Amino acid sequence: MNDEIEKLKSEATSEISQLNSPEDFENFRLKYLSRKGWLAQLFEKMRDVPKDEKPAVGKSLNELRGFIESKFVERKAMRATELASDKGPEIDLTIPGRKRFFGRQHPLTQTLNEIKRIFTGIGFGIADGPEIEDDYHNFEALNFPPDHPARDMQDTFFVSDNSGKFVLRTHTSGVQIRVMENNKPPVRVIMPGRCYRNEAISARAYCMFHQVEGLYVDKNVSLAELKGTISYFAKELFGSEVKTRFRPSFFPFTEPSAEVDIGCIFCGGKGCRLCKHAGWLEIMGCGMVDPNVFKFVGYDPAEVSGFAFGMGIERIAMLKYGIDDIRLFFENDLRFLNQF
Ligand code: 2NL
Repeated sequence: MNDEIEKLKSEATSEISQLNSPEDFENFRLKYLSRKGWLAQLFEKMRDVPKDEKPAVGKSLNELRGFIESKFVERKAMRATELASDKGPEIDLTIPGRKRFFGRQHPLTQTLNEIKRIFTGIGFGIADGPEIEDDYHNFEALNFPPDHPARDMQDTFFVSDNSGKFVLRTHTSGVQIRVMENNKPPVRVIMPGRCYRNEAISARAYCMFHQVEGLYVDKNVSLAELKGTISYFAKELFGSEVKTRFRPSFFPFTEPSAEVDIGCIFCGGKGCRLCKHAGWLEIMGCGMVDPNVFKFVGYDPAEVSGFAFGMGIERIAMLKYGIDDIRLFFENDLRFLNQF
């Protein structure tokens, strides 16, 4: 009898470790633990055990039953955990969903896109070119005299290849020179891009900024067309009620030249802190292309005329959004960027 108990114990133990499916567990239960199972049959045999051995055998049988039942339950629990971890963590539908964060375009990109939209809408194309520019395209072809202060180390970043020939472009005008070199008039194009100036960094100036320049060359292009185009642009960008004013100025590459002001969008022209009580805000520079520039690119100044303009995108964006420090554009502080 004791041998049979040991045999049953070892068989049952090894079978229990193989139990996986619900069918396995049920078959095991029927085979060992049910009323007609192996255990019950052993208890049956108690009848043939001599009277004096009954207590000891009975005790062994009860222990066997306890042992098998507890191993069986243990394996069942273990299998449940195995299954749970197979299918990953359970989904708790009561937890609030994760908030989705939407990216957005940088305020400078938004401003540039707006500028592009306005000019492409009236027939301008878009061109770009290198940020490392040669002296010829950045200065000489734009009628800068050899001793012009912009050519100084103090104002311009020179590329240190010892030739003194290459600079980080100080404006996008070199692109316009290339467009004219490679295309016959008429030319109607805007040039957006990064520019660099060796300036002391402050709330108003940074060593890098973005510019959009525009160029329109054809037969008989007039100053009236320049004024009309720029006034239209200002109305599109700042609202149809905005006033424009052209103030005489000077650039080496245009003659005549002008600064463009708009009536202060913050105080409506009455005078405030933001327009420094002038009632006007400067938005760009412009002028009629200097005949010397045409000669450099092989255009005949007797045949064609043109206007050009240039604006800093940072400056436009600062006015449009009321930003008072240019450095905010380049710090990538999300508290700033998330506002646009
Ligand atoms: C400013 C003023 C300006 C131009 C840029 C230009 C380009 C060529 C010929 C003639 Cl190829 N002019 N560009 C003209 C007038 C003003 O920029 O204040 N920019 C931030």
